[in-house]
Amino acid sequence: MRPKQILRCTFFIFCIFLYSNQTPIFADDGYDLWLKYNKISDSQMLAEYQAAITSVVIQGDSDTCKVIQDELKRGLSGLLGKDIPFNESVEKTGTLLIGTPENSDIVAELDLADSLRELGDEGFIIKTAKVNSNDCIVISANKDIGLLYGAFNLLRMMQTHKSLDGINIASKPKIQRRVLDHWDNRNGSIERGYAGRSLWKWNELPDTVDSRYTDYARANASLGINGSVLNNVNADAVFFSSEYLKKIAKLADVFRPYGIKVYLSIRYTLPSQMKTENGIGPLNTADPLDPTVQEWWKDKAREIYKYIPDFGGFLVKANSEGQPGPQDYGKTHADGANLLADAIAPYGGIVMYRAFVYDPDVDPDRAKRAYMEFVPLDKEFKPNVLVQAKNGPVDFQPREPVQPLFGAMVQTPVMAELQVTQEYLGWSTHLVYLAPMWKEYLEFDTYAKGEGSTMAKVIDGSVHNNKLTGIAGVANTGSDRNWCGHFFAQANWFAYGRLAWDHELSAEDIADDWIKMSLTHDNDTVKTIRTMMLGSWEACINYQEPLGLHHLFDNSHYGPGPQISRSSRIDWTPVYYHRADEKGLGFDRSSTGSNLTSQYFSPWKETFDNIETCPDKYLLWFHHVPWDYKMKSGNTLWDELCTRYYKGTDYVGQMAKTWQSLEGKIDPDIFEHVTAKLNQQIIDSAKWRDTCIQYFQGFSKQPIPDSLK
Ligand code: GCW
Repeated sequence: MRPKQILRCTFFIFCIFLYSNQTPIFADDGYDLWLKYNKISDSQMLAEYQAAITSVVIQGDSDTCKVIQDELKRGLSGLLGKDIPFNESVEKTGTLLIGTPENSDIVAELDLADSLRELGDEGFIIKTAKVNSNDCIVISANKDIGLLYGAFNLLRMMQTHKSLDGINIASKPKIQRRVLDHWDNRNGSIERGYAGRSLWKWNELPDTVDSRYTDYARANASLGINGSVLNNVNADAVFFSSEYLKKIAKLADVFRPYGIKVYLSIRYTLPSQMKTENGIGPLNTADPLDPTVQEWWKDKAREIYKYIPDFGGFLVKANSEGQPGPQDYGKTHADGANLLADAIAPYGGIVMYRAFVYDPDVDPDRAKRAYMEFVPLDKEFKPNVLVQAKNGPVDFQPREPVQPLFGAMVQTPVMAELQVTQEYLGWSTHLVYLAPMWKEYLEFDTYAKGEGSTMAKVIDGSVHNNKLTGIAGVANTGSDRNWCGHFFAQANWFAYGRLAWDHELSAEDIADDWIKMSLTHDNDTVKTIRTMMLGSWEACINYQEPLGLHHLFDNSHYGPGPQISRSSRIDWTPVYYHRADEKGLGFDRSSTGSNLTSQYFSPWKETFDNIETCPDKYLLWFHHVPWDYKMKSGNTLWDELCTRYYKGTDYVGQMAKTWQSLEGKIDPDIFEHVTAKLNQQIIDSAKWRDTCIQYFQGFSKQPIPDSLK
């Protein structure tokens, strides 16, 4: 080689070397969710963490402790950019010591009893302590699962660059059962699922166990989610065959170390559809008061717990949307729930009995039905039953007032069912951050026991002193590589889990954490994305169903269909809900109409009932309002309606522009992916606006205000 060639060659090799030492801007396919554990980019923070954590001591050897070790190995080596030794004893400053007083003699000596007393089975503390005169950080809890939650909390603090200096945290969940409901069918499809097929591969189980099940469990445990209902509430009987129970047991085995119990949705007529292992059935009835039916369920429960000793319990959709239920046998929902509750009580199982019932033949207002059917039964449910109600009285609309059942049942705990999957909020195509919506519900004061009886406090049991508490989220996960279809839909899974653990967290702080863990630490970019996310829900309401409008959807629940009218099932018809006519718009649910307002406690009862005091956001939910009605803004109803629709679409345009300004600051693949989604959202939101305005204009006979066009 000539010297020039040698020089060129050396330069080339040097360039490769340089390039390979850069933190590469590699493509992120979204699989790792908020658990990426990229090396801390802020050098000062990195140095602080490297000094604070120099080794790990974890003495416990349960499966959960092994999982903690794995997660910390992965997390700390990623974040700190080097391997951290795992030792048997505390030998140096900067040891991260993890243990319960039972599984670690070192922790037992620290005398943490006072701090641990109030923390229950799942809570944890993270604090500094001196061990053998070494400055350490200790994660302790009463049970191993608390240690896992503590470990994830510490990792999250590092992922979000929080200081560990003088760390002193005690945390425990406010709600006991924090569940994800999967509306997954046996054939792999997901009802209202927009992120591919089911995660559960029933044909492969129990022999082949997909590693994705572990990643699912890790993600949930990192948030504190502790239950998973594996199948659709429109339930298939097959899940209760012993063939399927063996498959389900495999999933339960994978989830167990992560503190996640499995639950199943039942079909009410199961006893008349199949035999138990002991050969009881099929029976010619599923009547809850029939002794043979009771025997059948007891035997089925025994069989289930034989395969899955810590099985969580049943979720029940009964006498709803064509599903069978106790009313088919002239019995009540309480009879129906108690049959199941008795069968699984000996094993510690619970029943989550849905209040999603409505029937056009018996009541002119679907929104009233749940309250009417369940409140009178309040005293009749067994102690291991929760009534599970959707947040609003109709059906996961972009905005509804709170379901009046919350607070009205006293003895029976009511758990909230939120929808993480965006059935009515643009599927996995629209960027809609749902935490502000959930916060609006959770912070709603029901006044059930005077001021301060928020929905959150009803759910967490503090208003009525309920012993059993729960919250459910209808999952948005699927087989898509990025789990949720839209990268930003991951934020909704994340937010649901965080709020289920602590409903006092703010939507802002949750967004902040998610952005830092998933996208960037650049302050300005974090702020820009957070602002964009926080307004996205209100924007969706505006371009779809402003001012309390609801259920204007076409049959797919994606696009607009305000004109749709059906004679067969009027309550599946947009015209039933918006009631547009020459005079005005909206459903009169005040005392002059269906009187839904009477189901609320004072002062809401009166506030909602009076058109003058009813908040704008619920106006067309509770009132039929004249087109020329003067709104609080000074606009007429018609002008305000148009203004809102345009405001919604303008926001989407603004989001798209803002996102474009972030090119180069975001992983390029995620940037492209979100750009494409936002472009579609621009098209869809304009379609919503134009379809609805044009349709309602047929009644109002008024022009779109010039200022908007
Ligand atoms: O919102 C409706 C959905 C149905 C769903 C039902 C329910 C699982 O459109 O797909 O069925 O609610 O919650 O039971």
